[in-house]
Amino acid sequence: MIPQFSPVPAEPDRSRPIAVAIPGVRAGEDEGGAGRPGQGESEIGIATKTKTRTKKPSQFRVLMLNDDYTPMEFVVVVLKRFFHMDLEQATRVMLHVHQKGVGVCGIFPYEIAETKVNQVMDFARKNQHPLQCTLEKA
Ligand code: TYC
Repeated sequence: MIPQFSPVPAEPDRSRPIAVAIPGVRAGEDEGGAGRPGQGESEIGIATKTKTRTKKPSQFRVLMLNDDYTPMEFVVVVLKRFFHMDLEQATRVMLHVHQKGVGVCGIFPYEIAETKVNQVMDFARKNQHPLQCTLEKA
């Protein structure tokens, strides 16, 4: 059996703000003075500064696998239809897969890559071809 999806390694979540103690910075100082103690109020507290980190969407390769039964013409149709290749490009990729066993159809953010894999697999199944497509982290 050929696995349909490669396991995706877990990544640390960098999308949430984190609070860190900054030596020499009093609590609230980075927020334009809001929270600064008034006369007679204590300055004791945990100094924090909010850092927002954005996470780059990770990219995934969509791979096409060779088999002995799917017609070459069908693979070319798939590459044109789902990966917007012209006839020359699609023929080159199909022959590469035929000769080497595996080839890259494109590199996309996870959700798009997953959708492409599902579209190819559905289309192949409906046409009764054993063509296999999978994804891996780029
Ligand atoms: N090996 C197939 C044949 O000889 C052609 C083929 C090419 C199949 C690429 C799958 O991903 C593939 N008919």
